[in-house]
Amino acid sequence: MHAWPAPEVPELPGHGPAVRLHDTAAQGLVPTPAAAPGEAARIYVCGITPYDATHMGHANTYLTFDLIQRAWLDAGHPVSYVQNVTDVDDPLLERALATGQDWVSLAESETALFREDMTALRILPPRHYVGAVESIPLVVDLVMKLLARGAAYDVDGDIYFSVHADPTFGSVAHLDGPEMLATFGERGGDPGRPGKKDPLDCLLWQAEREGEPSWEPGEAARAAGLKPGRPGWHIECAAIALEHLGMGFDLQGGGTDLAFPHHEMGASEAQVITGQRPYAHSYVHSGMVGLDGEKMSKSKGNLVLVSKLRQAGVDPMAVRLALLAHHYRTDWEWTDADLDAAQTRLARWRAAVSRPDGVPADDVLAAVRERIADDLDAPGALKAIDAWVARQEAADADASAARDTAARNTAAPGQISRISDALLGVAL
Ligand code: 5CA
Ligand code: ZN
Repeated sequence: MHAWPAPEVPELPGHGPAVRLHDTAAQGLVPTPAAAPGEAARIYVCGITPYDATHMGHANTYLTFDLIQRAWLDAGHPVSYVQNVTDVDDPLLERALATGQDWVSLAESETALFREDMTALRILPPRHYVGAVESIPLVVDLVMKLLARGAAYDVDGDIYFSVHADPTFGSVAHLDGPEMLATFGERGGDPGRPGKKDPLDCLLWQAEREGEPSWEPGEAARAAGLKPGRPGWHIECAAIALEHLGMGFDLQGGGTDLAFPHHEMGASEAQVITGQRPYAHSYVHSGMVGLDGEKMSKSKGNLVLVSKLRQAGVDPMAVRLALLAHHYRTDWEWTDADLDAAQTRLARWRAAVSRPDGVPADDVLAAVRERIADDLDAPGALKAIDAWVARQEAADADASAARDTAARNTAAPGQISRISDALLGVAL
């Protein structure tokens, strides 16, 4: 499917440093990308399940990976970016059933709204934006490979992945046994289903259920034991990542709620299929945004929607600044005060860069680059620009300094605008 239009990313002088990020699998900071200088960096970010509109949690997660790509581009890496759309899955079908909508048109309309929100927020689009439905032949192929390797089996017509087939299973999220079981049950898994070899084994292919969509897997797959049905969740992302990026890509991204089981299972499935590892060189997870003490989620309905704020006339650059004020790894709660503070900051920045000249800005680029390269310290990067804005305001307020043209620099406002745009995605 098509993605959304790419915003311009201004070129900055020189290159930024290598970016260090917290890798969930390594349990510490690692240099990224693994690709050599000048080579393309390959990134897969899990996309939405399109049954409701983009909320601040989604926006925050996609912004995290947008910042990483901006930093990689600045460090001299072209970026190959893939994102999926889970356009068939339980929550989508359940919502369509509950509201009496057609599931295909629900997915299409929510994906269209997501594209609009991403465009407004100036999030870099993926090069390949790929739906689960259009990837069904890829999934069928992988399920057959797992069956052929003895790493998959049938439970009453459904096909499961055997987690024991990957000796390194567990090395992405590092949960202990009881944590894995509890988390698997909470996040779409079925640990209690009778007939499974291990409670953690996950669904690869679900045979047709009454009233639900299903796809014919083809003759060879039929012979291998697949009935008409639909893909399981984890294999969807593994299939799309392997097709468009291949093994050993640089970064698998998503919110912390995807580390287990989703990224753990996807990595194990791909590693068993290819006999290679790693699936991804790093696994980076963005914290959860909440509202009123709970994780913001479509299923709970406690949502602050990007599209609602846009309709109310809120500048998307203020939304972006509100999100950037929190470090990507923290869990935090959205409040109206976040937006108020961001609107004030945006107004001050815009006023400061709208002057014909400004106080020198030569140190700001290095400061912003250094903060971003240090595990994406966006709040620190904002402070580096704030400091220039404060100097500019002080100089403007001081009549003698304002007359001191030697201390003024006609390039400075433009420099700050380009830094803000290229590295933070905030167009002033
Ligand atoms: N389609 C799957 C991934 S393959 C999925 O998780 N879809 S989603 O629509 O539920 O979430 C899309 C992305 O937003 C995921 O990376 C998820 O971790 C992130 N996300 C969801 N809720 C929040 C939240 N409250 N705060 C931060 N990120 C969130
Ligand atoms: Zn995914």
